[in-house]
Amino acid sequence: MTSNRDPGVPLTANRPLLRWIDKMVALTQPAAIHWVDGSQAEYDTLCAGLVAGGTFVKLNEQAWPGCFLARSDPSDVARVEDRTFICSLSKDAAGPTNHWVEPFEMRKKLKGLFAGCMRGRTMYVLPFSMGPVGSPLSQLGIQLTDSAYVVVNMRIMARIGLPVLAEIDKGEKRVVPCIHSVGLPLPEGTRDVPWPCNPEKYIVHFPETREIWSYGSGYGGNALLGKKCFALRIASAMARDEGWMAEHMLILGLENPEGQKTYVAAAFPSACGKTNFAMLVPPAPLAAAGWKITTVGDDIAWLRPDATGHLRAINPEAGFFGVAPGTSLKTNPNAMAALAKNTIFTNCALTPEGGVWWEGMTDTPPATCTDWQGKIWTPEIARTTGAKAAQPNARFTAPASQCPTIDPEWENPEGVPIAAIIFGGRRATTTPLVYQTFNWSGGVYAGATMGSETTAAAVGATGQVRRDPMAMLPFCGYHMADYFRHWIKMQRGLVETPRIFHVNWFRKDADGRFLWPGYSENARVLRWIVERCQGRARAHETPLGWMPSHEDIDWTGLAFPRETFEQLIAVDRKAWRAELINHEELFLDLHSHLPKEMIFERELLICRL
Ligand code: TSX
Ligand code: MN
Repeated sequence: MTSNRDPGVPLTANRPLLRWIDKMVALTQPAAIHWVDGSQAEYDTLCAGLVAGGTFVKLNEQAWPGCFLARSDPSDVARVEDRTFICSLSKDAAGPTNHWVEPFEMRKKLKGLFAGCMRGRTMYVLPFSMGPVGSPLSQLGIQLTDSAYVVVNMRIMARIGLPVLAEIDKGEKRVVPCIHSVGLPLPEGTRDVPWPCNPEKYIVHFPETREIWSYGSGYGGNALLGKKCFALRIASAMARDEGWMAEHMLILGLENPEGQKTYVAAAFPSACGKTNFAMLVPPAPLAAAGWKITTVGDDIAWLRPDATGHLRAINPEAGFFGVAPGTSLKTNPNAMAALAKNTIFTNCALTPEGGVWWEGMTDTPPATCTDWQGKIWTPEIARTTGAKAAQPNARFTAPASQCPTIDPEWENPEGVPIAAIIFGGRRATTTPLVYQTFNWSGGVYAGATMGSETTAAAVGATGQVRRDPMAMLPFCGYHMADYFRHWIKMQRGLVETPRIFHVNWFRKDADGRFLWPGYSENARVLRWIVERCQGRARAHETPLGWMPSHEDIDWTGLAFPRETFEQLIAVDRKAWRAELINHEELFLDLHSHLPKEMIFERELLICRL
């Protein structure tokens, strides 16, 4: 692991692996090959190179130790869902919610795009493990990439380098080949740009052969292939075949004053504060009584039944790739601590002191800063033009180990036991603060039909409900209805299923004011959820499921009016009739593969209403 090794010398003698790399080198024609060992020295050298090339700005070492800022090309700032493809053999296997291209045709297209695409660049050979190295729940991949930015981000987000190669060389697990190029070759004599990319983008998955091909983007989920492409899209197909689950879920632990810890997994659509919930700080009166919350993961959970028939979960990631705007000491002090050092910022604003800033980080903005496009920004300019200092999808890439509430078991190779699964949405009306579904299939129905109202931040009309089943709509590697079927099927292998809940922190009164304070106070709802699983908390039956009454919630230190709570948990039968029509709309699109349990659950709900 010395810094003066020749990075071009292969770090393995693994024949099939070397053959695949040879093939990809012949196709993409890089000027050099760099085998990534994953060492700190290598990371430091790569970061220094990114600074020299203008991709990175080193932040003030006193204020932001070990931190860098990258500014992307303005055209490459988010995942590109309309350029994301699931290339299964049949279109029907991908389902109506995925973009599909016939695999042979797509391979032809990709071969053309990748031919010579790495000319003048270095190809990094990046072995990675999603999940702790050697865990029975982990999976292995190799990403070939021509982006050093991707390599250093992947070092934070996944386990990479020599220990992973050793694991690969054991030959016990299939390795997912991932090839990535920014799609901008560097002919001799041309100078590189700080953020190379290509306007033509392809994020392609072959679920049957378990391959990922990504072209044209250097950003986030398009380029850090271990995350959405592998840990969700490819893994969801592996999980279906092998009897486990790859889910877009956070994992947290709630410890009671007696020291008993209970873990839950939760799925929310975007803009619901998933990372905030994963790192929740209990309100002072509950903390004083001995309640603690710990973080296992904020984005992805892999769940599998153990030998005793209980569901256990790992977080396959090693870092947080979080949205920066809105993150502050008030909304998420644990995230702020996690990103205080050794963090890579992308598309945040740069302050004159060499720090980063974004909208919502502080109440008072800096007097001046450099915005995410390198232009001067002041609060005055923002007032007159509406210009944002940070791009709304600006990110931090921070090591999970730096989160003050990181759970002691977060790297347990056996995972943590999951007692409850929570689904959520952002709904101003109709959906109550919390309910427990009657059983597993009722829970699958609640997850399948969950959705969020569009906010001004997203495209399309504000206030429309957009269905996002299990928050997996952009991330399921096969037919969404087959995915529901797999969920239903999972019950059979379990001696005890996790209890399934639905929450909504965003219900409003007739005047448009939030009825629930949210944030820390959500810990009171979480306590009720966990104590329901333990058979300790009371509930009453409603058409939707089991719900708490005012006296069933711990209100220590919070005078929360009974009438407001009743508004929060009210089931408006008229609104639910409209809701059910909307569920039917979703099911019509999926009907040819829909498991009958979904139809029956809807019928039962209609009867109860
Ligand atoms: O993250 C949020 N959570 C989960 C926290 C653990 N947000 C931010 C959402 C955008 C990412 C919330 N916003 C939450 C919430 O629970 N609730 C709300 C809505 C809300 C906003 C402001 C107030 C109350 C509720 N302000 C006052 O009550 C003063
Ligand atoms: Mn996510």
